[in-house]
Amino acid sequence: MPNLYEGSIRADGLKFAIVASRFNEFITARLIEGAIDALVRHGARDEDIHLIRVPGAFEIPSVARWAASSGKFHAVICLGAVIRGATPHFEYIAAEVSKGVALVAMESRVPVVFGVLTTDTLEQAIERAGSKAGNKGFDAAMAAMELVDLRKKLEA
Ligand code: INI
Repeated sequence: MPNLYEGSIRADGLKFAIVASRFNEFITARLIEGAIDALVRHGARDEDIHLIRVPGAFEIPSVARWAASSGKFHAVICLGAVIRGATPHFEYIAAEVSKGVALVAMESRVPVVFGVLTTDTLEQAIERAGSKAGNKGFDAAMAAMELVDLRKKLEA
């Protein structure tokens, strides 16, 4: 039987930072609700969940980096919504936030997860923010909890 390493999903005693953008607040508010719901359902206490707001998705990576390197949190959950408009602006913001969060995650000792929607339409974003395609904030928080436990097991 091979040795299997897999994280369990639990949050009791853990501290989380949620870095969430205000741009497209209608969507990001739902992603935040989903993430908090996942954490609390798995045992996190309200006072151990720290919500950090930034103006737009472009600002998420740098602030996630501050949070990850602060030593105060077991994981950082990045939430945002980039919705395609009539200009190429979308492409730049979507590319920067995805590349930026990936870079922060690679450099960080604690898990940094990506719950940033990049969609063509507002309807697609709504579908992924608590309606028919689930809630990507909830999913990101689940990934964060799993990775915290996986890291603990790998380092034990
Ligand atoms: N920020 C978003 O979070 N989503 C978007 O869809 C978006 N668009 O399309 O412009 C957006 N722009 C703002 C950007 O993230 C920065 O806050 C701004 O450029 C200041 O640096």
